[in-house]
Amino acid sequence: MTIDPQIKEAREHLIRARAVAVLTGAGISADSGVPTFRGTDGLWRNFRSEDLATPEAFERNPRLVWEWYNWRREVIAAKKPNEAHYALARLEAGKQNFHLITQNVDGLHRLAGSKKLSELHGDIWKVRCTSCRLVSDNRDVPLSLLPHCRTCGGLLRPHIVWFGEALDREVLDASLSAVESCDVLLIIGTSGLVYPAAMLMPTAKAHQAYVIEVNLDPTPYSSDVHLSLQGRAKDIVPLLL
Ligand code: BV8
Ligand code: ZN
Repeated sequence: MTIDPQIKEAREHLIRARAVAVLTGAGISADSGVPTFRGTDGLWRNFRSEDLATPEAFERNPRLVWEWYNWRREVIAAKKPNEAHYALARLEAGKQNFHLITQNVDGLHRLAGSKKLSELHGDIWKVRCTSCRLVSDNRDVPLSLLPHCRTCGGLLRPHIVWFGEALDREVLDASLSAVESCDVLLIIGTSGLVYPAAMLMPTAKAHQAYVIEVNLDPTPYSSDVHLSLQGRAKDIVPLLL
């Protein structure tokens, strides 16, 4: 099978790279059947994620927000990592200096064996008490609604960063230092619309990293990256590594 010259170019940069950073978005999990945020399949009862993934929505109607997350947990619980997730876990094993930054909350990178991983927007399989702030694992599918803290009885919320909420400082700092020191930044399956995650690409470029994008469609990044590979993550990513 002829290896597309772009893919050959990307492979050469990745092989030569001493330090590699990867940024993923919902597109890498789309190949596992997880609905993306902004694709048509991402809607639920005609709500947009921006309407439900906010502290105000949870304040106003915690049951509705928990019903949405229950639906997503049910969908995700049945999904498996795909060849793109596994290829990244292999790349991590093969590189001295590697860091995977994901905007996804589905836990599929961890399931595929990725260890050097920053989950910018939290983890759908963790809950946090709104009173005592205790964070715990919770894999109940479905979750009994409304869930309360076993320690203090407070209302539990998803341990996820909502719109208008600050990202965890340490997670963001680790991600920034990874893109500031990498030789190659590989961006897979993100529309590049959500901040501050969207700042990671320009930051990498400002630090002379070689930036490669893998996406089904053109994105706001496409004209700024060094190499934009158009296609499905599960088909392209394994060819790069
Ligand atoms: C903050 C958790 C401040 C929820 C998420 C105006 C301008 C700039 C910024 C803002 C603004 N107005 C508001 C903001 C800030 C806001 C923001 O960026 N809004 C956007 C919508 C404009 N950001 C925030 O609020 C952040 N916080 O700024 O706080 C602050 C500071 C200090 C103190 C207090 C407050 C918090 C952002 C985090 C929000 N939470 N997720 C949940 O998951 O339930 S973000 C949500 O979007 C998901 O995490 C998702 O991962 C993320 C990004 O989406 P993508 O991953 O890119 O997915 P998407 O569907 O968009 O695209 C999929 C892509 O894959 C597409 O390109 C598609 O072509 C491609 N694709 C599809 N299939 C495939 C594929 N590619 C390859 N192969 C395939 N098979
Ligand atoms: Zn509590």
